[in-house]
Formats: sequence, structure tokens, C-alpha cells
Amino acid sequence: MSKRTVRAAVFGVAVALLAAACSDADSTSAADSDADGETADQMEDMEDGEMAGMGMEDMNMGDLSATRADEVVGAALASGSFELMETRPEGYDATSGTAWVARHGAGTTVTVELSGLIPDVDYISHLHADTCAAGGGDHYQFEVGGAEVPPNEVHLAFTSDGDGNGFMTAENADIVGLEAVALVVHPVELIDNKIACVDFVEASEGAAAAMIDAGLDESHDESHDDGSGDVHDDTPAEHDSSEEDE
Ligand SMILES: [Cu+2]
Repeated sequence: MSKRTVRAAVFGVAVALLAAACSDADSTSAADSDADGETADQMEDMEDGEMAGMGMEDMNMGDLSATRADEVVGAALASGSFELMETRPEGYDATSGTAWVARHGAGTTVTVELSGLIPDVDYISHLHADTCAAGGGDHYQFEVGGAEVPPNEVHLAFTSDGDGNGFMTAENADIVGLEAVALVVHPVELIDNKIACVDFVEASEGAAAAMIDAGLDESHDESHDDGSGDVHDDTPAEHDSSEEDE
């Protein structure tokens, strides 16, 4: 596993805490008040999880080495172009890009690719449960009313490069429902200032519903299995981390 993956995962935990705090006005900020208590423990857990090769089951906020959504073989793919939102802060008039969501037998893979961001800034994207025209609505949740963090939601945390480009892929071990209709990108520092939104359009109409109906491929379904330790050789997360080993 690369150091890059660990850094991304640790950064992701911090962002998850921020995002949870920001989307719930009366909660105190765990990230601020308990920086070396709970947060540190969670970071440690994350690293342990990654070490054990269990990235898919953890609070996955993104993995640069994961297979991007539009390259997942056999997936039901949906995608769309980012549209600017009225709520965007200054400096984002040239932001554009694409987001993809792939539903497949090992769960869900989401990829965002953006340009025209502000260089070296932290961003977060979530799957949302309403259309861009409706402002994206709430975050998509597997268990509605449950935890506001992955794996119950799908978040992608990333930092723009020096040219204002952003890229991230996040995986989830379950298949998102048809309610996951949109993706929104926010600056972490201005979480309520939604920058841009994608309405997903299926590459092949009805494929997502069919994939949801088919459910997880049991041979990939490590999270729900009783630890047989049987790792299929085409599990995306495993496959990629070995390919990316430098
Ligand atoms: Cu969001």
C-alpha cells in the first residue's frame, strides 16, 4: 500500500468529521474539540484497516489508486457534467468536469474529475438524493437517518493540484439505490457553498435498476461474509493496490 493512500485516508477522516459537524448545526465539532482523542483513534483505525486490505469496508473517502468508475468492467454506469450552482463562492466561474457512478457486483465506485478549481484547496463531494435543479437535496444515505459519514453515505475528499484540477475515486461495498441521482462538490472550508452539481444519466437506461436487483456478487462480498478470507482475484480494491505498488 502506498503512503499516498494512507495520507488520503487520514485526510478523509478529518474531512468526514468536519462534514458531519457542518451538516448538523447543533453538533459540536469533533475535529476541533477532540483533535488528539477520538480523531487520532479513528485515524489509527483507518490505518489498521487499510493495512489489512479492508479499504472497501472502512470510511472510504477516496483512493487515488482505485479503478475509476468509468473503467469498472461490467458495471451499470451513469455520468454527467458538472453544472455551476448559484451558491458557489467567488472564483469558480470556470469550474467544469465530469462525475461517474458505477454500480457493480462489488458495490459502488464513484469518480470525479474537475478543472477550474482553485489550486491547492480541499474539496469534498457527496452523492445527493435530489436533482441539481433542486439544489441536490440531502446526501444519499443507504440507511436514511443513519450516520452522515461513509459507508452510510458516499463521500469523496480531494485536494486540487497546483493547476486547479481535482480527481478522486471512492468505493463503497454496497450498491447505491436509484435515489442517488446527483453529486455535489463543496469547498471543505465553505461546506454550505455548493460549487457545482452533476445529474447522473445512465449509459444504458435501466441498467442501474437491474444491477440493484441482481445485488452484490457473493464472491466479492467480503463485508457480509463471515471472514472466510476468500479474496477473489478480480476484487477491484485488491487488484488495484497490487498494480499500483511502486
Ligand atoms: Cu454534498
